[in-house]
Amino acid sequence: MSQKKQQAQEEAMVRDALRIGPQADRRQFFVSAAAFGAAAAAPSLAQAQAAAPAAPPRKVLIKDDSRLLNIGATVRSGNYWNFSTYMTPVEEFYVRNHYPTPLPEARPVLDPRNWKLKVHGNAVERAVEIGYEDLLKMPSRTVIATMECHGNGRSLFWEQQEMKDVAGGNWVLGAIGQAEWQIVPISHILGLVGLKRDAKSALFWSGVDGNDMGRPMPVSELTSRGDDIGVCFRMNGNALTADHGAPVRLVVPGWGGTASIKWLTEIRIDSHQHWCRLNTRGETYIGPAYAAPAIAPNDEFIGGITAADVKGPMVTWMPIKTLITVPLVLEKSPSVPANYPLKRGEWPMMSAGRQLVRGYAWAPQYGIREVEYRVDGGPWQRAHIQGPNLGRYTWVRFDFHWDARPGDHVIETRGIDMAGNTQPETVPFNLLGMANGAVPKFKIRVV
Ligand SMILES: Nc1nc2c(c(=O)[nH]1)N[C@H]1C(S)=C(S)[C@@H](COP(=O)(O)O)O[C@H]1N2
Ligand SMILES: [Mo]
Repeated sequence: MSQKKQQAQEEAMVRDALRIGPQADRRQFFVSAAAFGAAAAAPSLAQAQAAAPAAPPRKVLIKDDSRLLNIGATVRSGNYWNFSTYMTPVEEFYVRNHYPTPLPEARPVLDPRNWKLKVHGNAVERAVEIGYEDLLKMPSRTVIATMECHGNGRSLFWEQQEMKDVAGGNWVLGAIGQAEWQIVPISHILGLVGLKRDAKSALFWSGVDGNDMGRPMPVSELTSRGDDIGVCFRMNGNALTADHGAPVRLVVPGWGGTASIKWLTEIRIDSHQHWCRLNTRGETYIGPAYAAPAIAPNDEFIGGITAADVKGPMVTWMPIKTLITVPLVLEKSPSVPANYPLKRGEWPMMSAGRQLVRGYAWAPQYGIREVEYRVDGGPWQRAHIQGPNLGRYTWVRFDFHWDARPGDHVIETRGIDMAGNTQPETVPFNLLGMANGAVPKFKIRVV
């Protein structure tokens, strides 16, 4: 069978699994929209909406906040030590919001009846405005892709590389999930507006949850991956939930989560470079190993950002990573996430005997070819990769048997991608603790 055909079959299999997936205990996480209405019954909003047709009853997902990390805003790690599925159910999907999750009750622009995407700028032939219903009528496709926060794995800087100066939230390894995203490909939207020849930068903007929430991408990236990057309105077959950007977000498969702007309202395509918070003060590689990007005279600075804020390249592709479903021991991190299953310095326990160790590996840019592991610094051995392996953008599950003998042990895992790159032992320092793809060391006490 050709590789393409096999991949198509595997994708169909995944989709089927999604449709018939267990729905059992979903309901406990849902509250009805009416509960919000009571809290946010601003008369002006009620009046404004009175003229509009009645909305169908709507469900809003509110994440269980018992695993909030201590970095403010709305952040919720996935419990990676419990991951077992190929697709991550929305309820288990990490949330990373720089501000509280905006709801249409307070921000009517997010109501699908009001939502509009404005696509304009000096490098398009014609500006367009796209409503939610318009978007649903456009050609769309689904893309299976992981979404991972740039900060995922930041704890490795503290735990494994003694880099105390790295600053940021205490993500361990759970700021990742994999979903089926339904998108209107950006190629279609670029076709509607018509790119001028000098189009350079596309600024994807929300501005709804916070007035600095948007991030630019090079137009060349949009044209080279025009069918994979897109404006997304469904996640795992359902409408987006509030936490994940309802009604519409961007999805940039393979790049760190920050590129995938939620509550998207505007795309501005210009012939000059845009600089805003999320490609300067935040979400960039700043450190001796990284050079600051060049600035051109007609560059645009947005929201109080100046040339002095341009200190390092923005994070784009996420690196090769692997994990086993064992919580990392936290000894040197400045803080331990709330409700982490281990206390500071505590080791996870495993019983002696033949154990099946399970894990996940991803290499967003090229896809995973092999996964290897070693115990107590011994020789690297090959782990078994469980299908499907849909290649770039997606993760694979892997497993191996381990004869666990009583005592303290360290298991390391590394991925090798389709381009032949191997996950490194260490990564260079960067101030914001972005994209740590170093080989993780899992300490386990066998009893
Ligand atoms: N408007 C807006 N878009 C946003 C964010 C945000 O706070 N506001 N967070 C970004 C970051 S840092 C990440 S990692 C992803 C997280 O997506 P998720 O919460 O759906 O997992 O959304 C990105 N898009
Ligand atoms: Mo993020």
